[in-house]
Amino acid sequence: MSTTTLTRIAAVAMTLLASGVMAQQSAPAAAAPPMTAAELETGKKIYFERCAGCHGVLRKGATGKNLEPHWTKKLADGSTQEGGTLKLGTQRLDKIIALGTEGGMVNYDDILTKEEIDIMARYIQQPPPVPPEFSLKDMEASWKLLVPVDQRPKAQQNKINLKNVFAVTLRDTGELALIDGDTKQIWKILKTGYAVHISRLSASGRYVYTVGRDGLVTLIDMWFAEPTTVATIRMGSDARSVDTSKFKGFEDKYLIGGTYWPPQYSIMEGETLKPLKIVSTRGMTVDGEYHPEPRVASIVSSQIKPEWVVNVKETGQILLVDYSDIKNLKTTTIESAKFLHDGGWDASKRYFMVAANASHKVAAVDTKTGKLAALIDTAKIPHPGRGANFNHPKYGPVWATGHLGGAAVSLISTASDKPADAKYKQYNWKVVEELKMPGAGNLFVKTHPKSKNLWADLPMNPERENAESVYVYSLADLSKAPVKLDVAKDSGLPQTKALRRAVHPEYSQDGTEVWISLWGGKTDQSAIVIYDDKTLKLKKVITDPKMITPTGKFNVWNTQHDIY
Ligand code: DHE
Repeated sequence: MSTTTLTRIAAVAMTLLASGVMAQQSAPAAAAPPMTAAELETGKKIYFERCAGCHGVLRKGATGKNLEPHWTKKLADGSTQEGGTLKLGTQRLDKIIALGTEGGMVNYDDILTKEEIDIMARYIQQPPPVPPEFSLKDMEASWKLLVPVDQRPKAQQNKINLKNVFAVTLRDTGELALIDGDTKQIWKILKTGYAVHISRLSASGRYVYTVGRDGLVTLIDMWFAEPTTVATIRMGSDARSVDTSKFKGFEDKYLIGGTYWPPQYSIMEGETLKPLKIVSTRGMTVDGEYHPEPRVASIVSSQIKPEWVVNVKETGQILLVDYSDIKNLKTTTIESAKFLHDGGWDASKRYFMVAANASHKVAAVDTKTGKLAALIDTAKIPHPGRGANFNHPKYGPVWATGHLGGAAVSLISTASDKPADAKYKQYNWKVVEELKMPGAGNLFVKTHPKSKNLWADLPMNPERENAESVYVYSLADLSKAPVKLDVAKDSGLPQTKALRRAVHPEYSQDGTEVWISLWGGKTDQSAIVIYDDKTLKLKKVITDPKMITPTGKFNVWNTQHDIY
């Protein structure tokens, strides 16, 4: 049977499973295939590093499919079919892991060895181990205040233009590179958490907060002569998001961090990371079912209220957490759709737009009224990053999102209080246009208020020519095909066997340059390739043996002020 047929069958089985068309078990399940203690440990490690993000720690599925043993294992009589449900077994799982699926799972045959793939095929037939909980006491025990506030500089001790510094994730070394955006020199590389994920800025623009997938938060003070880590804390064992308190009067006061495991969010002091409170997100989904692992996906800080928007992946509930009195925490719970992932503000910063990726929808939350403004149907698997805001010549203010599963960038009309925009009201909360992309696999789109371009990457596309390039649309004429920029070629680096993904366009503070990461393997030479936004000409390539696996880049000013 061909792999394509196989993956189609698997996809059908997943759909049946997801839709609840699951026959009663007719034969007992087979015992899980044997594994040595060492293999189990390897499986556990690889699962955490490579699989848990999409499939969940308990393997209940989210962006990725459910991987619980009730369907990963064959039946005891060796059969692989039960009613409408496929029972996979080691051989099939081996193939799926090695070759990927049409449902969006990447192929692991160039990431894992044959032995590791075999271990994983057997590992996911074992019952999922449940990791320990993480309490306030655990947070306190992990907390390191390396430089107390009164021992920090009272004024900036360096001459760097902090507003144009880029905080760059060096994913596989667990480091953060701070790059001076004016000189393009690496200012400093600092140790952070494992497979570090995102960085956010304090309201003041002085502190960088970086979160690792291992739940480690690192607080870096850029006022020292050299950037210095002043505090660290662990929030749990698996995390993706942090943000600060940005509302007037609360600047730099609090930090909130969301964890995938345990499913909870925690509130810390902004300048020291002292842990203050943990709130569990376990509870009911929008379908009224209990979920034991509702992970915290994106979090943003409102600038119009003392509130954070906390998006809970598995429940599809959006929480507005009022931090004006954290002892008596008030939370508004807004029903939307599953599974919530990433998102950003509209141009007015009143509406938060978040992808409910498995529902192929975007939820627009009105943070002024504390209500859902709309649930908008989009192309398959929206993945906006923070999205991109601009004025469409025909439809007025729009927010753009790309898609992991569809070859399009969707433009959604957003509401505006400006009298001049009243004529666009009829379009609000509709996809008014879909810009054609050369394939699926987009992760991030970006523009800037001073730019006339919209940039879109395609790193998850299987074709080298797409994954290694970015596409630039002219906002003046969206009917024109996007200009393709071959980032890998422009980097001047020799071609590597495995793909190097061109990922995450990020603007300089003044909106004149766009920085793209060329994300190679751990032993490949990677680069950041910088283009002039107006001419689309190559401006500079930053490459250094120490700059390993660069992915996300966070320009201080644009991140601090949510400019995108
Ligand atoms: Fe991310 C943002 C989760 C894989 C690069 N990523 C986010 C956010 C979440 C998330 C919840 C929103 C944070 C916020 O705004 O508060 N990411 C996940 C996953 O669960 C997933 C799919 C799998 C995993 O195991 O982690 C995943 N992400 C990746 C990558 O493989 C990427 C491409 C490379 C990397 O560095 O790991 C990646 N994610 C990013 C980036 C952002 C992000 C660059 C921030 C975008 C921005 O512009 O703000």
